[in-house]
Amino acid sequence: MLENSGLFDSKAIKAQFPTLSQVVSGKPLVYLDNAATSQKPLCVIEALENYYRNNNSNVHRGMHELSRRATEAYESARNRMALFIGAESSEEIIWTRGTTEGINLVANSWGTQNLSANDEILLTTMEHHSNIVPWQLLAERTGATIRYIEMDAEGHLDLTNLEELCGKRTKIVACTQVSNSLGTINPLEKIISRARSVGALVLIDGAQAVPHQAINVKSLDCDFYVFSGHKMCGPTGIGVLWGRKEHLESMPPYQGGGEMIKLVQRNRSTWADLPHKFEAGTPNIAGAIVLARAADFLEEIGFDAVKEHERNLLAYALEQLGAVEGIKIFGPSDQTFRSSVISFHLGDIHPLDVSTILDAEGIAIRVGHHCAQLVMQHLGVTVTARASFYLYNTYGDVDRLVSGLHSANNVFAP
Ligand code: C6P
Repeated sequence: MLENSGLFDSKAIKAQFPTLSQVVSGKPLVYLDNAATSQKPLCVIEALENYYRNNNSNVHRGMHELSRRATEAYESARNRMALFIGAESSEEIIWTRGTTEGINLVANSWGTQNLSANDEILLTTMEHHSNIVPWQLLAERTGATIRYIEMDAEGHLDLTNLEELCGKRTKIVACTQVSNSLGTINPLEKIISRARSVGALVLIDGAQAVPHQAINVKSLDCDFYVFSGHKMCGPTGIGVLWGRKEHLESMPPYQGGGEMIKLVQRNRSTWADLPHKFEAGTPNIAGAIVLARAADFLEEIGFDAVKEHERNLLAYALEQLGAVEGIKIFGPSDQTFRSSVISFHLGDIHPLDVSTILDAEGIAIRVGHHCAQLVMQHLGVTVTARASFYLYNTYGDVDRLVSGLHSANNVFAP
C-alpha cells in the first residue's frame, strides 16, 4: 500500500516525531491515540529546549534582557495564535491550561454574570464532560436549566426540534465541532444561525477540530472558541480561549492575583485591560511560545494536505476494519461527516482485552468512556475501543491495527 497520498509523504512527516521511532513490545510503535494527545515534532521539542536554555524569565515584570526576550516571544505567540484562528485581535486570545479551563472560564465569568433562574443553557449529548460539567455547576449556582440536543442512531445531532430547543429563554449554546468519541463533524452553521436568531451566545469546543483543519472564528460567527495545544503537536498545559472583544470586556475576571490588575487598594482593585484581565499569576510562558511553533509546523505542511491525507487514511481504515470478523464500528457511516476517530467493539471481547492485545503488539489505542458518558449511554455501552489517526499515521499503521485485531480474534476464538 502506498504511504503517500497526493503530495503528502506521511513517512517523512513521521520521521520528524522522535517518540514514534521507538520499539514497544518488540515492535515499531503504532500510535493511534491521537484524540487523547498528539506526539510532538522535533521542532517543537527544540523550541521548548531553546526557551529554557536561553531565554527563560518571567514576563511583563523585569526590565532586563531575558525578561524582554521572554515577554516579546510570549506576546508574539499570542499574535501568532490570533492569526492561526482568524481572530480580529490578539486581545481576544486568552491563554488557558486547555479546553477544559477555557470552558470553565466562560461558564464562571460570563455565565455567573448573565444567567438566572428562567434562563436555559443548550448543550448536546455528544459533548465531552468538560463541556457539560462546568455548565451543570453554573446551573446549580444560578437556577438555570440545561437542555440537550439529542443524537440519532448513527451519532449525528438530531436538529429536527432545534427551534423548540433553542428559543427565547436560551442564553448560550455550547457545542463541540467534532466529537471525540464518535468522530462526528457537526453542522455548526445551522446551530449558530438558530442561536443568533434568538439572541443566544455560542461557545464552540474546538479540541478535536483545530489539530486537523484550518479554523476561522470570524467566519464561524461564534462568540467563544476553545481548544488545547497538546492535541495539535504542542505541549500540555496550554490552550486558547478566543472570545469576541465586546463579551470579554464586559466579563468579570475569572481568577484574582498578579498580572490581572491595574490598581490594588485595601478594599478593592481595578482590572488590567484585555487579555491580561483573565490571566492571573505567572502563565505557562514556555507553553505559549512553543504552541506558536506547533502552529507554524502545521501550517508549513498545510491543512489542505493534512485533511486530504486523513480523509484517505480514514476511508482505507474503515474499509479494512469493516472486513474484520465481529467488528462493530460506531458513528456516522457517511465519511463526509466523520473525522479520523474510530470507536469500535470487537465481538464479545471486552475493549480492555482488545487494547491489551494491541499493546502487546506495540499498538496504542484508547479504551474507556472517553469522558463522554452521555454518548456511551446513547450507544448502550459502558466503554468503547478507539483508534484515532493524525497526520503522521500511515496506511501501514492501519494494516498493523487490522492484524492486531485478527490476533485478538484468534486469542478469543471459541
Ligand atoms: N479529550 C480524549 O481522549 P483538555 O483535557 O482540557 O485538553 O481537553 C478536554 C476535551 C474537551 N473537548 C473535547 C472534544 C475533547 O476531546 C477533550 C479531550 C481527550 O478524547 C481526553 S479525555
